Amino acid sequence: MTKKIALITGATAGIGLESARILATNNFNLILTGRRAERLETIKTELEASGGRVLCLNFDVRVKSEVDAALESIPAAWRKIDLLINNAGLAAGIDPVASADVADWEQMIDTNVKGLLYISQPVSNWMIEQQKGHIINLSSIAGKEAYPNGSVYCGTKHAVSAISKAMRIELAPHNIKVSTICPGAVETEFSLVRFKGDEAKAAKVYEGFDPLTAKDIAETIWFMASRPAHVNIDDLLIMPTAQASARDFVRK
Ligand code: NDP
Ligand code: 8X3
Repeated sequence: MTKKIALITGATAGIGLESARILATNNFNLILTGRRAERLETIKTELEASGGRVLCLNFDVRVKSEVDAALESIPAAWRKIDLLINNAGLAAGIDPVASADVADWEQMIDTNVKGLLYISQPVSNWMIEQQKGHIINLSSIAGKEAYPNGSVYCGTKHAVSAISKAMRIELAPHNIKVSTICPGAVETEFSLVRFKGDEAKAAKVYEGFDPLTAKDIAETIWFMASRPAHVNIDDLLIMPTAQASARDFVRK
């Protein structure tokens, strides 16, 4: 059977990595991206053992010249992308607007919003040429609700949801699906990154309840990606059973 091709941004950890694992066992060749080149190479070795091929692209999604150079380096045969998972993203800090670090705002906006757009433009053009494809964007419960001290992270995820809605309308005439998945708390490196490497603070976020796992989200992404051609899941909100709103647990 001919293999499909998926491009996953932010595949060095968490949801992106687990999504790569599931797709590798479901007949996909994979283009995996991230800044940590060594991790990408280790993951390539792991995943190629299940029979598919992996192309690693090492770049920072915030830097348009790096994104463009990386995408231009993709050989023609690999540009027939069936599935794009715009996953690379982060929260930086947990502070009120009045005192937050402007550099944190810039990192979140540049990664979660501008980076997603830099990738989506060339890949959606390749999909338009093929008149088929599926783009799954990682939004969040933070793209549906806002919580105190998370204004800019929530703003970026609201932007991901809005951009996705518009893209869905733009791309439907080209037989291209656009979906968002909006998870609640998933225990990955997310909180470690948000708290800038403070392991104790990161662990505290998930104390006292069972958060989602990256595998839970990857399985759901695979469900979305494996629907028949005439079915699109526009938007999917997935929460830990113990978390009924964005404000249900404490991030500090
Ligand atoms: P992780 O921190 O575990 O993984 C984040 C991934 O994004 C890494 O592979 C990282 O790769 C990549 N990344 C971050 N910044 C950049 C950058 N500037 N350039 C390239 N790649 C980058 O987090 P998650 O797996 O939890 O997060 C994945 C997505 O899911 C994010 O968009 C996040 O907002 C969203 N999400 C997460 C939730 C959670 O509770 N964990 C809930 C809802 C949504 P590298 O560092 O190697 O560049
Ligand atoms: C990540 C989940 O609620 O901590 O998007 O912002 S949350």
